[in-house]
Amino acid sequence: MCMKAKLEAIQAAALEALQDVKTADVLESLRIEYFGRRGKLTEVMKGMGQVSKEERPIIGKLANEVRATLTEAFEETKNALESLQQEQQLNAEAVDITLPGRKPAYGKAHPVMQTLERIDTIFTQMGYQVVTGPEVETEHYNFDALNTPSNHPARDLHDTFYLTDGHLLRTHTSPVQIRAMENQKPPLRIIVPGKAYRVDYDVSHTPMFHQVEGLLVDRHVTFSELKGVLVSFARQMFGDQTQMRFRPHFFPFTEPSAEVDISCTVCRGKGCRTCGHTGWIEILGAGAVDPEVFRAVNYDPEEVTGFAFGMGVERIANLQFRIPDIRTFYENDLRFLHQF
Ligand code: 2NL
Repeated sequence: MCMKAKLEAIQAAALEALQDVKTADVLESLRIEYFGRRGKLTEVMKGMGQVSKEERPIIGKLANEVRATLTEAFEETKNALESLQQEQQLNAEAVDITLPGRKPAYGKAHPVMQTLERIDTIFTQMGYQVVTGPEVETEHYNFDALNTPSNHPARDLHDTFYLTDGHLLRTHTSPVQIRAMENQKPPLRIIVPGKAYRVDYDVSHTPMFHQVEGLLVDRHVTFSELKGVLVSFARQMFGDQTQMRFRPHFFPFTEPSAEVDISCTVCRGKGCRTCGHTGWIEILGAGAVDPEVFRAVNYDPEEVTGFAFGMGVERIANLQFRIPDIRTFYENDLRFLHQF
């Protein structure tokens, strides 16, 4: 075959082969097939020496044209492949903006905290100041100043978590009220929410629990004001129809003292399983502040009187949410916690 025919055949074959190229790999092997060191076009160029002097300029020109045409055709195919690939990638990565969004996982207050915040709100609206204090206490603030004798069972190793150097985990939030009385002159009207600790673990007790205690000190404060405040609290917390009863009791820090029940929130007093068929549920303890407590903080019991009360927040949350086992509050199972 003459040189001219060879060049034309190479060009035609290369252009046809380029039509079917679908990938960069195939394009590259085709490029080597024609432009490589032993490529078809390269071999023809090497044979240029054999062409006669007269024909050389014509064949040389043709060869250059073929090379330019094929170079351009390869370049075009390469560009086409690249934009095709880019388009495919964009399609694959396309975002369907009509799909519904993913809901973020909202957190919310723990049920015990929800109850505690409600209790706080009811008392703040009655003019009480919220006060907090340390969870690690001394025997003085946790027991002595609260008129709790050194042989009292609450001081037992079995009931109190003792730390080193005469420190302990407070067994109630009362020591914060002692500190408040030391720092402030009467009149005083405070509530103290917070964690307390006792060695105890069953369906109705966890070693860490929450308390809200209240304390009011002024001239001429009587037990009837205590009753008024607690009835108002109970009706806001459990409903207008709530009845309340006071049973005589004993606490070292109040005299007289009472345990306070409300009419059962489930059966409204008729008697059911929740109230043990009594119609009543105990929700707090209360009393008139013992003069010994006032003496411990240098308040004059001849001048001021006061009342105090304390309640377990888990117990109230229990009634609010009807949970059979309060330990579930502290197992951190989100399936449980998200229900409230
Ligand atoms: C209960 C009973 C009570 C108090 C707490 C108190 C504090 C001071 C002085 C006098 Cl500084 N009293 N606190 C009084 C009566 C009862 O708690 O059953 N809590 C869960």
